[in-house]
Amino acid sequence: MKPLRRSFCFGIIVASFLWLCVIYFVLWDIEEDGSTRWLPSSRRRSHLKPRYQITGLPPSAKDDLSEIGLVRNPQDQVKREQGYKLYAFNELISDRLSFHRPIPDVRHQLCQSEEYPAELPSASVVICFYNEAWSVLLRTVHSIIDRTPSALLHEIILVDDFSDLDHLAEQLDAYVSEHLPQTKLVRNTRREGLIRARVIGSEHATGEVLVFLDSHCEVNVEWIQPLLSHIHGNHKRVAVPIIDIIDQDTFRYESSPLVRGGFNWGLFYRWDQIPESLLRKQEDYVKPIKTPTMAGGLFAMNRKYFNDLGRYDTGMDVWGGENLEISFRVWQCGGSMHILPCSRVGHIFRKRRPYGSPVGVDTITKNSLRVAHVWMDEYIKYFFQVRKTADHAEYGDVSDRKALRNELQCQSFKWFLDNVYPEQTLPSDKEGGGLIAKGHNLIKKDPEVIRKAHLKHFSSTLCVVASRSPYDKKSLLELKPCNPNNKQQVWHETFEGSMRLMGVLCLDFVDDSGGGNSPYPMLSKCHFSGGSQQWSWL
Ligand code: UD2
Ligand code: MN
Repeated sequence: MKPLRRSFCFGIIVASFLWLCVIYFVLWDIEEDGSTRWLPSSRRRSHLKPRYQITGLPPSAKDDLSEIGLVRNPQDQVKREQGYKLYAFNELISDRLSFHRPIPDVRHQLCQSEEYPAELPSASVVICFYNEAWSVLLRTVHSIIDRTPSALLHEIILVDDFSDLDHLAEQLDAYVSEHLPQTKLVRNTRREGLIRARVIGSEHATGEVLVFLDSHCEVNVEWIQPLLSHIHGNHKRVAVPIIDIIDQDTFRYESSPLVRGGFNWGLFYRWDQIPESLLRKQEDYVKPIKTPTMAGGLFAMNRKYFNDLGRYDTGMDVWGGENLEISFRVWQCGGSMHILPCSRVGHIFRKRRPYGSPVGVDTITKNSLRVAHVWMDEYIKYFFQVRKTADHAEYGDVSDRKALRNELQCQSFKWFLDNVYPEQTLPSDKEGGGLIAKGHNLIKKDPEVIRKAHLKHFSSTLCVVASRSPYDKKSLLELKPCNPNNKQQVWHETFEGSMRLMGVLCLDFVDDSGGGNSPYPMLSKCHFSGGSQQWSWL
């Protein structure tokens, strides 16, 4: 071959190779934008996996948030301990993460092709906080600004519920006016509790829709569109996102299972499985899902409707019960409540509430009593059957709320159970309620624990115990001879439906269907969000 022709051929080969590369990478880009055609399946799959991209870290550490949390010196140690004490989460890690960190898009694939009306009402996002960590509070606000189309974000209203931490004083005013132009900061002049604080926030709002969020959240991609679209055109609908989990220790963003809101007769919120009839086709996983109640912290509601329906019961203090109250009220008085599975917001679920109450300890009982007296009619007897100690507790005057119920001509509680929550069963001997009614094993000091007992196999002398140690996350379970004196065999059954060995780690359902195996039980850190850790008696 002549040298000229040889270099010509070589040129053609190089050019073709370059073309192939161009085509390949162009297609790769198309795939990132949504199309999955033409690509090798291994690449397709890797794109569907949630990924963390944390700026400033070596690539090997990108997927390992625990690297970020390393304690490198005594100051780190102090920060970490202080963080857990003040906020009940790992503030050290939070401080090291960007306010703008990416989080994985954990939505069902079909959500990516959902379309939303061009014209939607705009929202006032109301966030109440009491002694919140700086980086966590601001990441909440920045995530909203970063991931909400500006046309849909009327304003953000931060309500400081009389915090007494230094960083939430002038420093926060300065940050808001410098970096958060669409944000208003409202300061309560005394501690009101989250229920009255939300009402105060709503009074400052002027957007068409109110969206309430806790002060330790991160909103995900297209979070607000499904909520606003659902409310648009029918203002009596209340819209709730799926609440994903931001791990309190690692800050990893984890997808929550699709579950909905219920309650038990002690008036504790619980997560319920969604009835199979509502989840037949793939499309059902992205449609609005009717929910009898909501967890309480995150939801959207037309502002006028919120006011007309009686806002909240402002006789309730600090924390608890308001979520069931507003859920019953919405349903019984002509509205509806749905989970919008394409809307996802991460929330830090904590093991304990890190703050006290200015009006005595147990606001949950008082608040629950107000709910029961106003909304439950004759079914209140089941509440007292389960919460015997609530019988003599003070709950204040509820005549205003009863008058409201009359004025709005609301349905009975029986109507609610029959039409909205037919899956709910009445307390029986097999349920916590029945067990408490019999009077044994009621732990009065800890209202969340129904009983503490060994979990004994009915017809043998064997008990369910941890195969390694009850303190060991990932310990499997096994059967050993029951020993009544061995505390390590004692399970705590809680109102929220978890089973905690020694009250420490939770019995978890591990779904290994991806690995081709059957599900199995294991001990895990309690995540307090039902789902895989919620058990019931058959
Ligand atoms: C859940 C709800 C919460 C509320 C509560 C029942 C979710 C994700 N969270 O508890 O919103 O409905 O159930 O009442 O569904 N706060 C104040 N003043 C106070 C106490 C708290 O402003 O006196 C703030 C607090 O900073 C936080 C919000 O209220 O932003 C909710 O409190 P929480 O996070 O301790 O409640 P949580 O998530 O355990
Ligand atoms: Mn919260």
